[in-house]
Amino acid sequence: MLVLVALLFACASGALIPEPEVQIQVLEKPFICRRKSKNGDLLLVHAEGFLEKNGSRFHSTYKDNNGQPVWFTLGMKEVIKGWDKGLQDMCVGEKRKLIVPSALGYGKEGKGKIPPESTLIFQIDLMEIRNGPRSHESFQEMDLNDDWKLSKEEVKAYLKNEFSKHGTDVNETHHEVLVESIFEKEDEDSDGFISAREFTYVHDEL
Ligand SMILES: *[C@@H]1O[C@H](CO)[C@@H](O)[C@H](O)[C@H]1NC(C)=O
Ligand SMILES: *[C@@H]1O[C@H](CO)[C@@H](O)[C@H](O)[C@H]1NC(C)=O
Ligand SMILES: [Ca+2]
Ligand SMILES: [Ca+2]
Repeated sequence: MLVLVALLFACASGALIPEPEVQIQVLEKPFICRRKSKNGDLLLVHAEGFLEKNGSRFHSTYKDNNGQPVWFTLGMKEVIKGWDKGLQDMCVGEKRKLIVPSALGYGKEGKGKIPPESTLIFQIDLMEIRNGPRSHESFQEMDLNDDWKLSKEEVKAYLKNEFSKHGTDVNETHHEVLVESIFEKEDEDSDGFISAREFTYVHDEL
């Protein structure tokens, strides 16, 4: 009975907010898949984008980006929603075709070569997956005293380490500013710590 009620409720709320969907076609899947993409992972992809209406290509990492694939963090709104939704549970070496409705693409505005209200077609080739800054693994790495929350000192130590790894000079003032702005955004209950939940929770605006 409870299940039924929950189901009805889900249907009712679903009916109120018709959510546009990405159509996913798996074109190629590797035989061995050690890890599947999830929110917070860093993905390296080659991508080509086409307008559905006339098939013209508006973007290609094979051509536009000196032939280099691009990195982005999955599920963090660094890319269009169509990618955040359409590139989940994907293996390295997998190729997908995504059909992205305009609402999950560039919407009413369009962008550059993309006219308003365009349905987009992408062909995506996943080259590599790495732990993103938001993964469970990186939380544990940052949480030096294992109390399941991140203090400002812990976040600062992490940033320092990351910056020096990339060969950037460590600037104390800059780090203070950075840490404050991170806590302003992430420490939702303002207790001075970023909890595991605050860290990994993905805000999903409707
Ligand atoms: C396809 O449509 C776009 C946008 O309207 C336009 O810029 C482009 O020239 C068209 N390409 C072809 C091959 O018709
Ligand atoms: C350090 O960072 C602060 C804040 O971002 C900046 O105003 C300052 O110029 C930086 N100092 C150096 C030596 O780069
Ligand atoms: Ca801690
Ligand atoms: Ca908090």
